[in-house]
Amino acid sequence: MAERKKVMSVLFAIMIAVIVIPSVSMGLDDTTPPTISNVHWQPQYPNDESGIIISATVTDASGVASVKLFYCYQGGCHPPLTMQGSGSTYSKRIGPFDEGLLEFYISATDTVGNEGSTGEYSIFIDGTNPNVEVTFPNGGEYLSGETTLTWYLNDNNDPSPDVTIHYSSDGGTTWELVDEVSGGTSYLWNTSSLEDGQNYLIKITAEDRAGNTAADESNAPFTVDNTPPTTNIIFDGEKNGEWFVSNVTVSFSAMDTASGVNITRYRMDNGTWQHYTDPFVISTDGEHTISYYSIDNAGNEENEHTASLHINKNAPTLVVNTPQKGYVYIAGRPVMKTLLGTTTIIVGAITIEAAVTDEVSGVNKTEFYVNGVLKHTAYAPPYEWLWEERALFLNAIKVIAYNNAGNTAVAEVRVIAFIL
Ligand SMILES: [Ca+2]
Ligand SMILES: [Ca+2]
Ligand SMILES: [Ca+2]
Ligand SMILES: [Ca+2]
Repeated sequence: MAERKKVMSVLFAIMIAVIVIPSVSMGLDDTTPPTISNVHWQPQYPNDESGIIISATVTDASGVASVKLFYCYQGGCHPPLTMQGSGSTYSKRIGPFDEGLLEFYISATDTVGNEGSTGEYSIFIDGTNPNVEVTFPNGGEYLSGETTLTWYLNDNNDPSPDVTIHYSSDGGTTWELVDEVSGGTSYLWNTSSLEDGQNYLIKITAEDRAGNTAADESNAPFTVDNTPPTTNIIFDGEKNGEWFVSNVTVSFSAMDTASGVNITRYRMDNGTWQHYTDPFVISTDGEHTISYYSIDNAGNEENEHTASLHINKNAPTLVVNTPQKGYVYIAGRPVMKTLLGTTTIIVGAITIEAAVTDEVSGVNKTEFYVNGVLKHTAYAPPYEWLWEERALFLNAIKVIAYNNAGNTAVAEVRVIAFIL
């Protein structure tokens, strides 16, 4: 029994050895170097003032013994540095470096002496500011509404630096943000809500991804103008009420506050539009309409205005039909010619009749005089007056017709009268 027990324990020991020993020898067989993953650095795009923290995740089945950083800067290599671990994360801060190329790799050793390393990484350290220059508006321009700002921009390492656009309305004393854009060399800027002014500047600030910045402003102020000009028309001539009774000289006076007047345009009586340069004369009787407007140097166009004027330089047409020269009138009717046909004789009351017309302004009134004394005024046709008051021998009958412009026509008839 004791013998059997001994055999059993030997068998048991062999079983243990068969089961356990291989597993111990497997542990001693770790030939796998540590796994190095998640290699990165901060900042991602360093500049010449940044320290650089390089880090990686390092793991191993039998434990990580050491992690080392190997780097070369501009071809010159540094002795390896030990990276400090925190859990499975190992990191090391290096730099700052001047602009140039930094190359590195990470090597790790496990507790049984397996060593592995990463491939090579390279980082460009950018110590150069972007190159930026405003090209429009760059001084002296007149802007209104929407306008395209342009600038030149490049960088040694960033294909698309960030751009911040500012404007100043006071020559650079204060600045207002327009917008921030990523890259690009133009921007559609709406000036409509800005105050008119002649002291505007644009500033473009560029920042590369390494944080290097540069800025440029318009070289000289430009003008923002969203207000059209104001044009006045001036008629110069002799006037009687609403009517001109002479030639009229027309001129324009246009004002613009910000960019100044570029042109004034006009047309007369719906004719063709003309560019106004010098005063011009209207000499034709009648009503004339003149349309006009101005455009400023920023392209703002004034609404069209229309003015009208009336010219009547001529007297009305006046013909005295009764009495006719050289007739004898009895009770208002012509009965015969006088002997020589020069004298007019009137016996008894007579209606003095005048025909008055005025094509341009119309007839205003007609006055009847005897020997210089006003006897009657007729304001509408027929233009006549019954002369029945006592009169003897030579009398001067005078008719004065007025048109609405105040021009007059005068007719005088000398008669020998016998009105009792
Ligand atoms: Ca290992
Ligand atoms: Ca740069
Ligand atoms: Ca500039
Ligand atoms: Ca203007």
